[in-house]
Amino acid sequence: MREIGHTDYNDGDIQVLEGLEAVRKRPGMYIGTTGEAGLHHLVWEIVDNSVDEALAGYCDDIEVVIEKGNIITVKDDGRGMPTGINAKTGKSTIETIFTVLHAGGKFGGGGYKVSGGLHGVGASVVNALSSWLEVTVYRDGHIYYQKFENGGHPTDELKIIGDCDIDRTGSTVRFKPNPEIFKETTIFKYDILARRLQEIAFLNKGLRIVLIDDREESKKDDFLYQGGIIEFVQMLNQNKTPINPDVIYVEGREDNISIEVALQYNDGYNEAVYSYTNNIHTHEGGTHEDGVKRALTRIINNYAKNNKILKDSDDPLTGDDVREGLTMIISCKHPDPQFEGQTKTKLGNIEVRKIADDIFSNGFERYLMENPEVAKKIIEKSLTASRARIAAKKARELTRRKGDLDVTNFYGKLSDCKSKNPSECEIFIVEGDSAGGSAIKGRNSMTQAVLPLRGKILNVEKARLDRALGNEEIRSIITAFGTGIGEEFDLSKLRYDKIIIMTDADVDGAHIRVLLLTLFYRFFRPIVEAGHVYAAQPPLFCVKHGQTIKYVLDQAELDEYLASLKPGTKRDILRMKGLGEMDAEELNETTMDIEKRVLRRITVDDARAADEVFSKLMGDDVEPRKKFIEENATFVQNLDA
Ligand code: 28F
Repeated sequence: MREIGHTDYNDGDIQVLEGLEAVRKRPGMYIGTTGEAGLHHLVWEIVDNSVDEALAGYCDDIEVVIEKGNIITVKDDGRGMPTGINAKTGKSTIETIFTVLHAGGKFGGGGYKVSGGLHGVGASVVNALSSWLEVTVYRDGHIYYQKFENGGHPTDELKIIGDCDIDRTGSTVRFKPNPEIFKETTIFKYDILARRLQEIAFLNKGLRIVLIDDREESKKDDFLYQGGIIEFVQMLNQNKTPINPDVIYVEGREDNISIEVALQYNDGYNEAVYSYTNNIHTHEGGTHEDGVKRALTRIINNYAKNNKILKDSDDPLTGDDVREGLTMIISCKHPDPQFEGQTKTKLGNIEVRKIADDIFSNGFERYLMENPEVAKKIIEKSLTASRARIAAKKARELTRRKGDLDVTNFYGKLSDCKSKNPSECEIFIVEGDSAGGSAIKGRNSMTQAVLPLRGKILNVEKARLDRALGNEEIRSIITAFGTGIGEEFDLSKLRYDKIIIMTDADVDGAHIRVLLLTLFYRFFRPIVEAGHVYAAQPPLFCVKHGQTIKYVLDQAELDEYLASLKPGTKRDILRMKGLGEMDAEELNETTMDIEKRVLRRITVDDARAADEVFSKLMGDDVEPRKKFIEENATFVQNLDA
């Protein structure tokens, strides 16, 4: 029996300790951040190992419990981690899985495989970043147990602590994230866990994943989808009007690589294509997505020509035309995926492009032949999209000829800045003439442009580009940006480094902000993804005491400021309602001056989530909007604020 915390370190022990120490020193290298996303990443590491056991065909049920104190338990009914002892190191396999860092790589440089495809590779990172972690394995009629403390040190060897049915097998991992490392928060968000666990269940048909919250108000979800990604597409289209009743499903395997595609068109204009590799959302796309998209465009053009729907003299249908209103999930399972791109979420394996193209084109072509009425509807929709695109092109050319889209002919709308160096310039899109006037007066005219919006801009969530181009305000925005729009969009032509939405701090202001964000997200997404879009934060309160006038951003800052005043200082506190209440100097002082202002950067780190928000908030269907606002009341309050 070795005393706890043995002293005889051999070189294997040293390597183990150095490995886990490295993780504790630079957690960001292994889990991205130590903020909320990094905290939840610990759960994904453990869950991925259970999902790998399901991918291997041995696990049907996974249970995730958030216990009081934000302790996580993950259980699976797989084979149970091996309980052998490694002859060389004298350590149990389990101790090795939870204390030795494994090669691979997702976040940042160097070697660390984060997810999917390899058993147990993320477990040691979770152990290193936990105050304690315990493993229980059911296997061979025994219950095995080992506990680790203070970032991964075993408190004892693996021990048999009881017996169980001979046919009961599985692994359970229970851990408490270390608050010394997760200083920002150690509170798990039910919705973050639920969204991702549901996504994993969609991507692995027949795998049941249960999420239980045992903290204050207990909650539970039970995700099981025999239809897999077919049900994923049905869920994504649930508040839309499909134009083909059934989800089209194609699957195939080649060289140990599996490709699954599910698609359904709706009567909207937005494209919602999400691709995955080994359950990882490949936000940046890759060869699987390229192959399927290339096949979709080719098959639809061929079918349209062969059935005389598209005359040879017609322009061929573009990728954008055939993907208008398309909801599609692409899931690739690959034994050795190469992830590339800015955030390592782009599949790079070149052999997959042709495999995905072959598998999808065969299946989709066959579907169109067997379902001519669906084929007709899909092609008609693509044709309409193509005609609208061509009309938009003409509208653009027409307005350009009339000089509408040309900046130099701009009077009374855009007050441009003097500098022509985009990297130092910024444009304030301001609601209303009075605020616009103050902004123009208060700005730094060298680097700050102002575009006052006269009216409410069109809600483009349900509009094609040709209709958006018909809106005066939208045309002035397109011109001011300089990037063009649609197929001629060119991010390198953006005339400003920062696009700052400056609206009142009330619900009307919030509505205009969300209309602008819908326009940017739907028609200028690369600008949003590149992080050029910001929301100005005009002060919510004004505190007057004596001769002092102090503007404060929000409730928190107000409380802090009031606490700093001498007790008994006489002051009424004003709740600011509109930008128009401030004169040019105040507006500049509080909201525009680079040295003093606070901006909120608008980013899209999850396109699927953003699509959901815009479609629920801005789509036609009122019901989901009401439900969404009720469910996200806090969000709405912030919106109101
Ligand atoms: C709650 C978290 O981690 N489940 C796991 C298994 C099963 C096997 C395994 C895991 C060392 C490196 C091979 C069992 N029998 N749930 C989990 N279930 N790891 S992690 O093997 C890890 C070995 O790779 C397993 C036969 N083969 C594999």
